[in-house]
Amino acid sequence: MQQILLTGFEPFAGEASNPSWDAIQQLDGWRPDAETIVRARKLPCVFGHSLQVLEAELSALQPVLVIAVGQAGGRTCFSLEKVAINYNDARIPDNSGQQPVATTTDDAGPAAYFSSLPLKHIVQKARQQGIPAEVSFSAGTFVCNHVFYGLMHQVVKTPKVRAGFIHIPYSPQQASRHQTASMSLDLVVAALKISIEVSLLQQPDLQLAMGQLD
Ligand code: PCA
Repeated sequence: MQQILLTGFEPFAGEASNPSWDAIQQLDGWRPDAETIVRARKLPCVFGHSLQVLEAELSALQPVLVIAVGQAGGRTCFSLEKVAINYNDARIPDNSGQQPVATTTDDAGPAAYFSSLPLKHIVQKARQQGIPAEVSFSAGTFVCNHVFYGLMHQVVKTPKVRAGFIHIPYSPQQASRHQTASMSLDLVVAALKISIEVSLLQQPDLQLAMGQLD
C-alpha cells in the first residue's frame, strides 16, 4: 500500500481553530485508489519544530505524494503555491514565541524551490467543479513558507515523490469575525481530493496561462 502524507497546522494568531487541520483530518484513511491510502498529520506552528515533525513523518511513511496545507486568512481562493523561498521573516511570533527576522531555513540551500504538483491541472479541475482556485506566487515568509521550503529541500533527493503546498481561506466562522472571504470545509475537502487525484496521474502539468501581471 503506498501512502500519501497530508499535513495541516494547529491554530495560530489567536484563532480557535485552523481549517487546514480540520479539512485534512476528514481525509485521514481515505483511499483514492485500491493501492493508496492518505495519512493526515498535524504540524506545530513553530519555526524549526514543524520541520522536525514533518521530517519524522516523511521517514516513517515514505509517502509517494506530500501535500502540506495551511491557512492564509484573506485569500479568496484555494491557492496552489508555486514557490518556496529560503527566507523567514515573521511579522508575528510563532506559537513558541519565536519571531525570526531575515533568516534562512537552510544556510546551504538554494534561494527557492518550485512545487512539483501539477498546479494548473488542479486549478482547472477545481474550477470545473465550481471551486474558486488559483496559482499563487508567494507563500509568505512565516511558518507555512518555512515548511514548504523544508519539504521541497527533503524531497528534492527523491524526484519521484511529488510535493507542494496549498493555502486555504478562512472558514465561514472565522470570516464572519474578519469580514472577508471564506471557503467552507466541504469545498476545501473536495478541492483537496481533486489535488490528490490529479497529482496521482503522474502527468506533466497543463500548458495554460495562469500567471499574474503584478
Ligand atoms: N498558516 C501560517 C502558518 C500556519 C498556517 O496555517 C502561514 O501561512 O505561514
